[in-house]
Amino acid sequence: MTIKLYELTGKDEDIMFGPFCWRSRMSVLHKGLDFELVPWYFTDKSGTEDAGFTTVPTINDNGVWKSDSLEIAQYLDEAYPDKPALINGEAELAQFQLVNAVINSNVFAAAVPAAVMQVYNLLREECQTYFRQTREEALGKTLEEIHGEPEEAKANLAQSLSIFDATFENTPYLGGNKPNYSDYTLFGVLKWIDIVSTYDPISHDTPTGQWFDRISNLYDGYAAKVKTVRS
Ligand SMILES: N[C@@H](CCC(=O)N[C@@H](CS)C(=O)NCC(=O)O)C(=O)O
Repeated sequence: MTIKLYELTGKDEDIMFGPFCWRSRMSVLHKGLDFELVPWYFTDKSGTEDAGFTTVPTINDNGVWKSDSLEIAQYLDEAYPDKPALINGEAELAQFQLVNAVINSNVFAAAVPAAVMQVYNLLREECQTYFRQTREEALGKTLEEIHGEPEEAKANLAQSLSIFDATFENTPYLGGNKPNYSDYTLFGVLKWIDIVSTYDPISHDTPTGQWFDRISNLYDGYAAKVKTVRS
């Protein structure tokens, strides 16, 4: 009864780092369900493509296939209603939409310069070619032009999180006293950069940095224990 979770990886299969995949990984942990990570590559999507899916996260829950991180969270809530809810009702879904919009407009914009070359360096050669071509086409710049130097990239990332700093001064989690899907949505982006960075990109002395550490230590410290390029 193990859920298969397809996860983006590179040359080292122990380093799995998709920002959206982390949303789903934390979702499955939140639900307390057994899962197995299946390595997935930009240029070898055979594991999911046969089921009609070309992006990750994708899950196979004993024959039920779901793709897209939000759809996966909603499926898990529907399929496992006796386990803790990820998105508890319409108000939490609306809250998620706001958090996701802030992340898309602020945090990703700051995270991409920090992560782009680091992700590229982790990928297998054929995936590097694909990644360069698709990302340069999408962003209209070369990877080298997008790349931000560590000190500046870290400061910009911290700056992009100021709205969350103000929030975490008043609440331990976006879900209140316990995390919900909005927490995992933000966490996914930050864990992605944390895994791929040759330097520690998180400012741990800020309220958001402290929240990051709180989430990392949940579920027996699952996220804190995974392999990063620095470990
Ligand atoms: N909206 C999707 C986005 C998923 C997504 O873009 N995943 C990336 C990896 S982080 C992907 O699979 N890209 C495939 C490609 O670029 O070919 C979600 O939330 O799951």
